[in-house]
Amino acid sequence: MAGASFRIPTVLSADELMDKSFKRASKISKKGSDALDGKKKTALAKVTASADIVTATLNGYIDRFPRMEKREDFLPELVDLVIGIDRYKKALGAVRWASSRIDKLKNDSLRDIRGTKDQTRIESIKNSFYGRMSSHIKRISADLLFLQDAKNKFRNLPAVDPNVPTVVVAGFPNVGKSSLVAYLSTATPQIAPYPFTTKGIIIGHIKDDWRTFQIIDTPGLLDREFEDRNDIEKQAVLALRYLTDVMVFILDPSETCGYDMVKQTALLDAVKKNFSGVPIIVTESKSDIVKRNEGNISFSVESGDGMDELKENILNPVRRIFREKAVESEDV
Ligand SMILES: Nc1nc2c(ncn2[C@@H]2O[C@H](COP(=O)(O)OP(=O)(O)OP(=O)(O)O)[C@@H](O)[C@H]2O)c(=O)[nH]1
Ligand SMILES: [Mg+2]
Repeated sequence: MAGASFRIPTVLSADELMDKSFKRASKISKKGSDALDGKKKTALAKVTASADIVTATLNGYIDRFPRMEKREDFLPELVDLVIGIDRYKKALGAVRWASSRIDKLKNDSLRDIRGTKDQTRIESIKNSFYGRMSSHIKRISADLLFLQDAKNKFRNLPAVDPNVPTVVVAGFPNVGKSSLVAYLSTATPQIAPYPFTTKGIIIGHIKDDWRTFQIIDTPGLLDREFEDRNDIEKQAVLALRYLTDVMVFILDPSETCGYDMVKQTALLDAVKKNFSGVPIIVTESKSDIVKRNEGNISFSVESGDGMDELKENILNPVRRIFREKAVESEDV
């Protein structure tokens, strides 16, 4: 599956960019009314072509890489985590700087070439243009490498739509998260990459009249104690917080998942703390095996028990959030 649907071109290295430019320029030869005129026209055309190919390439990167501001939101948090927004903005700034310097250098060189009648001087202006353009490009060499790497990382960001109301499912391994997502989803859920979990996240779609909502299972992310995580994993979890409109937390009172209720309740408390402000629907799975009466919604994907009630309880807050989002976007 495609990443977060950014269409970014391959980024050339400094050497590749210079090769491309010089190769283009070396093919150019112009005829003139005499030797001097021919030399001048050729030099003007070479400088123009080699500068233009570089600035067009660099400007293409500036246009096609997504604008990214530091914000407490899902995608910026992830981009910051995976790519580093400050470094990213610095790289794009450096590319923009080089492009404008090269454009100015081109215009200065063209003016100087036009203004001389000395054939060796034409040659030396052209050569010094090449030298200075090369050094501008070399100076952003690390930025170009960084952007090429960023391009690959962008491709591996999960293809979830942050504008669609999103239900996130949490709970220990084996409590029945995937079974629930599959049960509620309109088609087979898709697996999308997510930073720092090798398993990826599982995205299902719930159809509700004419609207579609996302339901996401996050293996390896919300199924462990937060204390056990390193900082980067914590940030990956917190990025999810911005995506989560409603959370379904699954307890498995049958304990066939392998975790007792004490452990499961402790994880629920930790999730509540880390997802404060997010409505959390606490549910109990596998009611065909064990059904308690603790005030949580019990359900079983096996027997179908409680499924309608659960679905209503998920859809109600999601519909409300959808209406709020719709109102927000009309305001803009
Ligand atoms: N009896 C019964 N078993 C269930 C029910 N729901 C899930 N299971 C079983 O519980 C096991 C785990 O289900 P999954 O849906 O894979 O659980 P999970 O939470 O996604 O597990 P991880 O992906 O490992 O985190 C499977 O063997 C399911 O068949 C249920 O309602 N009743
Ligand atoms: Mg699963």
